Amino acid sequence: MVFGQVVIGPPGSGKTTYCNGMSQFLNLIGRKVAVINLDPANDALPYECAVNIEDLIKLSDVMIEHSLGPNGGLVYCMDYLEKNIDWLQSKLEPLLKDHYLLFDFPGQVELFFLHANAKSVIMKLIKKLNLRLTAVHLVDAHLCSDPGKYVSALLLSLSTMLHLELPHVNVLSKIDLIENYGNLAFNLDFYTDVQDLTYLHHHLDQDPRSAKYRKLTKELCEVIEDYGLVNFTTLDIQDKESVGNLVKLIDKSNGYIFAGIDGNAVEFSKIAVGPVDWDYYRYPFSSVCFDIFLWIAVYQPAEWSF
Ligand SMILES: Nc1nc2c(ncn2[C@@H]2O[C@H](COP(=O)(O)OP(=O)(O)OP(=O)(O)O)[C@@H](O)[C@H]2O)c(=O)[nH]1
Ligand SMILES: [Mg+2]
Repeated sequence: MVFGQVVIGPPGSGKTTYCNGMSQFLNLIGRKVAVINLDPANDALPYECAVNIEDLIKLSDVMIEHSLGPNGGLVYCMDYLEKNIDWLQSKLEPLLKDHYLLFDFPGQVELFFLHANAKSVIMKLIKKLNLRLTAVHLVDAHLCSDPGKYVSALLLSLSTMLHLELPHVNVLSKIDLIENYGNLAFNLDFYTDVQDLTYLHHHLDQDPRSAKYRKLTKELCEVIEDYGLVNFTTLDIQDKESVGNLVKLIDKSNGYIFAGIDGNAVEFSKIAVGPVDWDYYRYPFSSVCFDIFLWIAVYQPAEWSF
């Protein structure tokens, strides 16, 4: 069985940065990770990718050849990928023996709650390659600072969950920046737990732009509450404890914790709370490895190894 994550979310929500940080964290806890870039608009990749959709199709070529804008071009690229799923399958097959897979997808949200192509790519891979994947849906935490934007983030998360039909974890990304947007109207728990959205109505009424849509917003909030599916976890990709907590959640959702394949790996909670100077941004992977070995050599008992 092969486990992994489908990383999705609106433009700029932090998907590529997440794949970079997450792959380094998973490497540190002993998992062999392959990052698969399926975003043909990703020009400067911060990670070394095992498979790159750009080897199959380039967004810039599609836009010129078919006179499409970036949105239409991305839909075309996903259709093309779906038609050429055998290409992707053949690239993934050599990785299946011992890799954990991270799929970095484009930030065009309608691909994941409306169009069938991206879902079809994922479902075909799951079936053909016997994958166990969790959708990790990143939403920028700054959306909590505006009730109207928060409701749209809830709707987007719900629609994506219902459309993709995968084990799903919603994440408020860049939580380290939340204080920069001023005081939130409620405690952070209100936004992560999605308990009683009637509290939002009062705040929506104060904004003349949203007062106009009061009834619509109320009905939408009721839909979200009736489903009772959406909640969020928070993430600061530079904080190892934050990443570690998310890994635990994802491992439960895709069944990794039940697979019993990680017996010899480093128990990640030790890394998550240990004094490792882990920073995905400053360190290339090799020097992080060196730091870890150094840390193990200095702090860990002799019988503990990975
Ligand atoms: N402070 C902070 N910045 C972050 C975090 N995650 C991502 N960023 C920044 O957010 C910006 C966008 O990140 P990307 O990883 O390119 O976002 P993306 O979702 O891949 O963007 P698209 O592929 O264009 O949809 C970059 O400047 C990142 O450095 C985080 O946890 N904290
Ligand atoms: Mg990206």
